[in-house]
Amino acid sequence: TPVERSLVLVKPDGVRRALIGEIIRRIEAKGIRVVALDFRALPRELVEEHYAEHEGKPFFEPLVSFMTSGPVVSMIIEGHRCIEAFRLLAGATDPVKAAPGTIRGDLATDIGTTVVQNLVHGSDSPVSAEREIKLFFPQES
Ligand code: DAT
Ligand code: MG
Repeated sequence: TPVERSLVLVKPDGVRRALIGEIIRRIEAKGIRVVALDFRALPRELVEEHYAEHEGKPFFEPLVSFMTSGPVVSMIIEGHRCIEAFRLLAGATDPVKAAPGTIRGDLATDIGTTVVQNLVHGSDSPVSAEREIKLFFPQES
């Protein structure tokens, strides 16, 4: 099976709630490697580009303001089928529907905001992973 790379973000809610270590622990415990890591506030233009597929949706503006509300941890992870593996570790987008045992299912909940604050991002396909890694880590691609 192919060794893949994926882009993972610990979103501002995860940083604010001091869950960086817990989230990385779950990734490493699964046997997935972290091969690049960065901690910074993201420029608005980068977030808009990253989430371009959601432009025009009602949650787009709240999503961009949430993602620029504080620093984010960006990582490249690497492993066999790690794109799908991380999506399963993360759980469903809606933290109420995310299964217990997942990052979102165990650690996130609906807090009544217009945007879902669900702690993490993970690329959803090899094409997305390549695009997102280029955006966040231009020196790595
Ligand atoms: P995912 O992060 O699981 O890949 P996505 O790409 O569909 O989900 O959406 C990106 C983010 O936008 C998601 O993590 C939270 C927010 N979001 C998605 N759908 C939403 C909705 N219907 N209402 C509010 N926020 C939403
Ligand atoms: Mg997505």
